[in-house]
Amino acid sequence: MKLKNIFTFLLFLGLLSVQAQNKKALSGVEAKPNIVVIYLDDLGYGDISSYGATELQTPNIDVFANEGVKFTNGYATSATCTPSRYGLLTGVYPWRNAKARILPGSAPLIISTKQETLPKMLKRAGYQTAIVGKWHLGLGSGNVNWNEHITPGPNEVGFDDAYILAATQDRTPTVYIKDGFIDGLDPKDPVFVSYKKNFDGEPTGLDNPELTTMKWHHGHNNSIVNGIPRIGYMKGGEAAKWSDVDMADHFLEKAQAYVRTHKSKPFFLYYALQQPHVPRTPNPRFVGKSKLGPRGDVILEADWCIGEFMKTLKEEGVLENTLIVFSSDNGPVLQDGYFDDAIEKLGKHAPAGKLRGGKYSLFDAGTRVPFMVYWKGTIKPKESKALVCQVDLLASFAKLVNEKADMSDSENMLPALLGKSKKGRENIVLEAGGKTSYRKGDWVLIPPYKGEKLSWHSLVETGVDREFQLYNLKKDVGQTNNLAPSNPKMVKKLLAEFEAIRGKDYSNIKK
Ligand code: NG6
Ligand code: CA
Repeated sequence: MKLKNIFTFLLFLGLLSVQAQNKKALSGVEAKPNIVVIYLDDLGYGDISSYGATELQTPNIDVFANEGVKFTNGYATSATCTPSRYGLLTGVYPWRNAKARILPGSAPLIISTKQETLPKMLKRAGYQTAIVGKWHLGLGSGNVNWNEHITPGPNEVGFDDAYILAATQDRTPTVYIKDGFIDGLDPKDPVFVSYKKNFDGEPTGLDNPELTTMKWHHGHNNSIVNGIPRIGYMKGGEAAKWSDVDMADHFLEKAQAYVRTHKSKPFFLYYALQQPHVPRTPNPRFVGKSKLGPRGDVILEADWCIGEFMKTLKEEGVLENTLIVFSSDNGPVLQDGYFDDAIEKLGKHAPAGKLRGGKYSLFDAGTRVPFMVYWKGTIKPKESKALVCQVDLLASFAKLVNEKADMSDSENMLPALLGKSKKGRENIVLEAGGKTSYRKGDWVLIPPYKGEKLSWHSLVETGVDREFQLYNLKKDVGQTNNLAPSNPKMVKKLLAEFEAIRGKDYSNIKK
């Protein structure tokens, strides 16, 4: 045989074995495809064209929905970031951990290093594991020295490789951290971070508006980096500071490089993009592309990044052996701290689709998010109504790779995720700002709470009310018709179930 023929033959054998592996997965036998979780920040149920957006076209993300399993009842565990990421990675409902609330950039790690995690489980199954992108689960164990090894962090809870931003794009420290060390740090220019007070002589958004190129609306008036005032103070680390407009390209390159260098053995990559969270800083290539202002532009930028990432999987010959989950950590928000035209240029775009509420909300748009599972050549395109939650990835992937997992709230949804079954979870307890609600089948029960009905800063309906709220999502997806007064029997039934999971001490209304 000529060399070329031998090569073709080997390639053919390779393809056969990939297909055999994938068939195994579908027949319920262990398979070890690469697993990639692509996770956006604050992307709403209606923000992509395959979920109904008409004013934005997201062709690369749409591939997952149109050629994979598109879930219409897919949920994050929480309406904000830290708790949702906690649920995704640990398989535990975030309301079980009082520390799982939006964290400052200086917060200690909230996942115990002894706790089960998705990457730990996959490591035991022989996977290489990595995170690229937003972390926001805390670092260190209090009083971090940012100029030394920052630990514990992602490496100590299951990730072999970690290239992260510590908290959010709007919080200090505005540097990348690679396996516990600030990337590009000049030791002669150490980094100091505080969430209590400013460092002497450092400008702030509050005192030096003339130095800002993006204007703060609420919060976000501490240290200024790249003209953008942030939450939290920071000093030093000039050479290590990230460039906001290049962040998407930077994370993309890291994710692509990871695939190229780890493709010969199964890998798990958690690719956590920063868009469309504030500050929305599209690269100049995307400025004005959407006509919806920076929020739309960064969604198009994220879509492009995902397309490029998919090209890499293909070029490296691993596309058909890679299972991809796409989702978002919480629902959409327009005004989240900066004047950036998100409201002014919204036009007809509906970031939450037909759902009510948004980020921070107990209403459905807080937690119901785009949720797709794509596995080229193995999963058949399908729209699924099955109730699935990000907390289920731990148990489902444990089943896929035939590994035991220590799980509490995570349920094995593998048949639903692969489009083999219509059956989802029976119920979910969802969280927003520490308050919880209960979904069972098509019913949603929101118990009474004290608090604002409309968040003062972002003008999102929080879903909080002093009365019981009961909605039937099948008949009333927009949650406009509160059936609690007319159906006290259902309220009682659901409340009893909810309290059995959640405990009786959930409400902040003293009886
Ligand atoms: C809030 C910030 C908001 C955003 C959010 C975290 C204020 C007033 N608002 O506290 O701008 O940073 O935290 O978003 O500071 S999340 O998606 O990471 O949960
Ligand atoms: Ca978020």
